Amino acid sequence: MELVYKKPEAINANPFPYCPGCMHGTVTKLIAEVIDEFGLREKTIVVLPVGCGTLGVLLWNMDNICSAHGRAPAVATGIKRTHPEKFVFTYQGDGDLGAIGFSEIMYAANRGEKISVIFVNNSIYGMTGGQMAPTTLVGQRATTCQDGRDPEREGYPLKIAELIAQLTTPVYVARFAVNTPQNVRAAKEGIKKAFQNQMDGLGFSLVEILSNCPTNWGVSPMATLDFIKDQTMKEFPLGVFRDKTEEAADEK
Ligand SMILES: Cc1ncc(C[n+]2csc(CCOP(=O)(O)OP(=O)(O)O)c2C)c(N)n1
Ligand code: SF4
Repeated sequence: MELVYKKPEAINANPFPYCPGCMHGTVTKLIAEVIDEFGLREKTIVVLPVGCGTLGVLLWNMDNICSAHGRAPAVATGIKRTHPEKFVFTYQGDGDLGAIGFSEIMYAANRGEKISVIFVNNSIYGMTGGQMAPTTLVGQRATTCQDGRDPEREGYPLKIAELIAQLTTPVYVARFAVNTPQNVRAAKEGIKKAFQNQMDGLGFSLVEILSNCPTNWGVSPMATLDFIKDQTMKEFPLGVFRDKTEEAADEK
């Protein structure tokens, strides 16, 4: 029988450890496909966060290391600087990257570390049971803001991609979503672009991907698709906020 589909080699045969319908699975598979297509598996080190992304330790069929909460950019910095021949990327949630690790990501981006960052923004703390994240939407409920985020009390959601794109150094900063097949294809192109930049020896790239958490949002996986379209994408518009390779091409 002709084999028309198989798991990428970059992930192993374990069942996906994420909740049913969780887009961590989609993002993990997209990254794995890109690693396979670029032939990077043998030279890749993935730096895992604390959060549901940590569960990737059960999946990644490549060298990996779990960092302390929020510290993935610092760990990746150390690895890439001491092993510049390796391909190094971090995989981080919005609590990990946008709260406890906010300073780490800003300084790694500002230094122009030659790493790739995949930032999975599901607007909540998934692993710990649904607390408010820096990216929780205004009015969105979480266990620590049960009547919804109130900007008077908690401020507005942090737009991480836009903040990082303000810095001088980053090479590529973009935001995608994985709620439709079309958006999934676009997100894969964004991951490819970020990874290509590192392969070309260029500096820091960050790809933010709007994701879901059906378990802690308390809705069905199907309902999260519309939530992302109707709510999340209004607060966090998709787009490329910085692409120095395009700017360089335009100048020629
Ligand atoms: C130093 C430290 N503080 C707090 C925690 C508890 N903690 C574990 S995961 C997490 C947040 C995870 O949320 P996010 O990064 O958005 O990832 P998700 O699980 O939603 O993918 C927190 C606060 C911890 N493990 N270590
Ligand atoms: S808790 Fe949320 S983010 Fe974590 S695996 Fe389950 S659905 Fe995904």
